[in-house]
Amino acid sequence: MKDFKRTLITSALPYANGPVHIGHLAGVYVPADIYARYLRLRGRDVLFIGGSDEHGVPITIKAKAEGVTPQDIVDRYHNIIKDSFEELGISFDVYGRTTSATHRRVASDFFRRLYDKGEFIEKTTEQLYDEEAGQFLADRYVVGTCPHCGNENAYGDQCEACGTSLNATDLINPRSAITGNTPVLRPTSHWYLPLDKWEPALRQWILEEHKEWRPNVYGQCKSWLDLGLQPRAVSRDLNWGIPVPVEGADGKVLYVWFDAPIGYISNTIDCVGDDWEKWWKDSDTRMIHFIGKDNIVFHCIVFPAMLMADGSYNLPDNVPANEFLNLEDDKISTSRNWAVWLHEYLRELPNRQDELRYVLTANAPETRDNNFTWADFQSRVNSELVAILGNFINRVAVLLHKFYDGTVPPAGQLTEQDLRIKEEVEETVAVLSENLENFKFRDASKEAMNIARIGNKYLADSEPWKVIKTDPKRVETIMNLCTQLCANLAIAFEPITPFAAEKIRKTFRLSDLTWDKLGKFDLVPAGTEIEQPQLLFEKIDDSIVEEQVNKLLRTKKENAIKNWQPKPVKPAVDFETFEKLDIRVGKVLECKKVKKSKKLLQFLIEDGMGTRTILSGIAAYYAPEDLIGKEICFIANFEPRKMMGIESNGMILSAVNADDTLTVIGPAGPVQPGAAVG
Ligand code: B3M
Ligand code: ZN
Repeated sequence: MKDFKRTLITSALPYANGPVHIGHLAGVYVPADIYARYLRLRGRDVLFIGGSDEHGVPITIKAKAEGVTPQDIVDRYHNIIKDSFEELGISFDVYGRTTSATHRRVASDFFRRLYDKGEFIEKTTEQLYDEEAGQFLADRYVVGTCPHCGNENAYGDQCEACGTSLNATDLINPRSAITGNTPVLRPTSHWYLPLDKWEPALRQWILEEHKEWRPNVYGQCKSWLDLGLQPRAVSRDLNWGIPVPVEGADGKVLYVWFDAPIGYISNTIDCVGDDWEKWWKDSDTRMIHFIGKDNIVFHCIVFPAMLMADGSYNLPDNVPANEFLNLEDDKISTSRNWAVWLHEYLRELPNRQDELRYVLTANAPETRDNNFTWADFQSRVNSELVAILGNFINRVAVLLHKFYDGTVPPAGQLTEQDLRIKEEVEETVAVLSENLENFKFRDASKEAMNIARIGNKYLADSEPWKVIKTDPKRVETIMNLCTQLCANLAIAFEPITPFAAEKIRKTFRLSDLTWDKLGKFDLVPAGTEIEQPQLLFEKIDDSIVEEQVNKLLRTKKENAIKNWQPKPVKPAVDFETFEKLDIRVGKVLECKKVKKSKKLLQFLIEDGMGTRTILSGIAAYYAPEDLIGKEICFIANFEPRKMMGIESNGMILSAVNADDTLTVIGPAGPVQPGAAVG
């Protein structure tokens, strides 16, 4: 591979229409940050670009729903997102926004340059129009059935189910996301980027020159290229966005997917000023886009075609797109509030940034969709971060204080055992570096943890706490090597768990650790006085997991209530048929659980003629004593049935609620027991 001088790392610009969640983090920001930190430790020249995507229909839809301006929305979420990224330790060199003055100028100039070069086609076509809302429906303003996979909720620019990029007019049965109306067609003119023109160049560049890309990315690109590329509109009839910088283009703005990737350029300019071109145009610079799989087409086809049309820019060297992360076996969804939101996590689990970073990495959706569960979170934190990494560092620091008052002893003659662990660490480090170079962050986290495993095993095998009584010289060597292992862990874990790495550095008074020192055993000089150990990680108690799981269960309930719909009415019956059912009012005299049954309650009902026993499978919903004395409705001529050896004479009427609770049905006013309902 070519040796590049510098690396420009971009991470997808999240829409500022809501906070970010663990799906965004696992897909884009944690891996991008690990890579940036790793390259910095290697002493490479790195620029790590982030920022908010503040245009586009998702923003205007949210503004409309809340009755505020789009600017209010983006101001609010830009700040929430920016602050929460910072608190998680995402080490952007810049976190910009696409409503900045720089971006408006840069995106506008970019369009104008392509326009002046004749790179666009201007076309008048019939587009979807909502007559009631009085506006054209582009992108997410229109929902309909995907012509490729049949998903009934595909958007006007993309189907999220199959990933296909669409034009609004491709949708079957389109409906307006504003009013729900069926749109009409109206002519309007727009500028199109002829992707077909760049198809041969894109084919050559991706399919021939980038066979090393991840199979999911390469495969998606290949299938689009094989389908054949079409010209794509780069302007929209909207009032939120960057105005099209052309005479007579009133009411038209740049398509959000035209301006957003240019945001990477604008944010670079905001970060480094006049020096920006070397990051984008110098052939010694390599660009890496970190994105989720739904953004592949825009970063591998559309944006590169824009860059090719300009002609002076580098193309990305790699696009390590991740698959999706599910939450507790269900697709993460903003509209269903099915997510772990970063800003809430930071508030509810304070000072546990590394724990989230580690778990999302150890379980990263790199090659397939993956699943986040709170149980897995707890077990990875407790049995890996606490029990392996935290435990090793802590034991070494405690023993150094116990044996030597905290002063690192010198290493003497190395035994075969010592040489073996040195070798093992060297091998592990080689695999770790290789994984990081190849964007295999999940495997990298396992290798980093293996260094701590080697350390724990070394301590357990060499037993310094016993040997100290018989061979104190030997213990000096053991403890020196253990100290060097701690220093190695501070380097190896810096990209993944930077807060813990910082604590290790502080405890062992380590300065300027660089990646090339990894695998070395002379990082902490003998005689160094280390600090008192600090706890690196704390166990996650069951109560924390329970609280988070309950929060999700509450969300599930709220969604069930929101989406509840009554069942369709059954076929009509005549009066005689209805009259065959003898529904009566009764009074509950006794109610108790049926022994050995989880489901059944046993009722003694006063029915006007005497009493009767009825069994009902509602034990999960009621405490029996709550029903005693209540008037209820029951079917009096229901055939007797025997359950658990008890005969039931009738059926208690009840209704199931949207949240799956159940209510027994009774009269709305006083009624005599035995009175017929009809
Ligand atoms: N805002 C889409 C998304 O958040 C979009 C990414 C832009 S990257 C230039 O999925
Ligand atoms: Zn589809």
